[in-house]
Amino acid sequence: PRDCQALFEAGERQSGLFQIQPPGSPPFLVNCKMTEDGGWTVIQRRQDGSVDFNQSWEAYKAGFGDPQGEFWLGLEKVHSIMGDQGSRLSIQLQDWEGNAQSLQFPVYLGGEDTGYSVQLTAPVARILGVPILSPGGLSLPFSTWDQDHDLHRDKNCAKNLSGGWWFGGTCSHSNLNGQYFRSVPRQRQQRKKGIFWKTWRGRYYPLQATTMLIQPA
Ligand code: MYR
Repeated sequence: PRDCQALFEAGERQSGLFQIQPPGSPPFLVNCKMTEDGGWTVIQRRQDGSVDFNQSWEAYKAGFGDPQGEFWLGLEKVHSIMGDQGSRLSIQLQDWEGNAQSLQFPVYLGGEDTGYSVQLTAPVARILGVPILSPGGLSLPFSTWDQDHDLHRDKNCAKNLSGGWWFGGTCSHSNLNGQYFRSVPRQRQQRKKGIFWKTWRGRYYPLQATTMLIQPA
């Protein structure tokens, strides 16, 4: 099967670890979440701070962490699953008071030659509260501390914050790969490094849990 949706279509209804093989890629294991609307491939999970997400470009490319716990599947694998057709991305966020928020929108992810740029259409960018500069939408490469592709000339968002992410011109929209905090750090420099989604709980609210999942569009 090329992804979790293909497993779902073949009759699989149980969530768990499965081996998949997207076209042109070697086989690898993924977490599938089977739901009423099909099979989703889990590409990121945070829940307890047990894994260090402040990793290099190579690590974000290849993936890291514990498939049973916190992990990052890896940009190359995500790119091979998405192919050129694009995907639906689902982002699930939880705070420390039992509230959850779920976002779903279409995305395209370029290959390493584009710095694994994520492409958002203008309407999607508007919904996400991303300041867009062109009516054609937004193309934003991935950044890590050792490969700075953010739109800041003289700043390195990944280094000033923590972890790898699609940082734009502000470093302040979101970062689901930030440092895991159980409460708001007192120090400003530390506070910036947390896991956040500004338009939900704000810039300095450290989220309790996050999951990112993809499904063919
Ligand atoms: C800014 O800081 O100026 C804007 C940043 C926009 C970030 C949008 C993040 C979307 C993340 C989803 C990408 C997932 C692709 C698999």
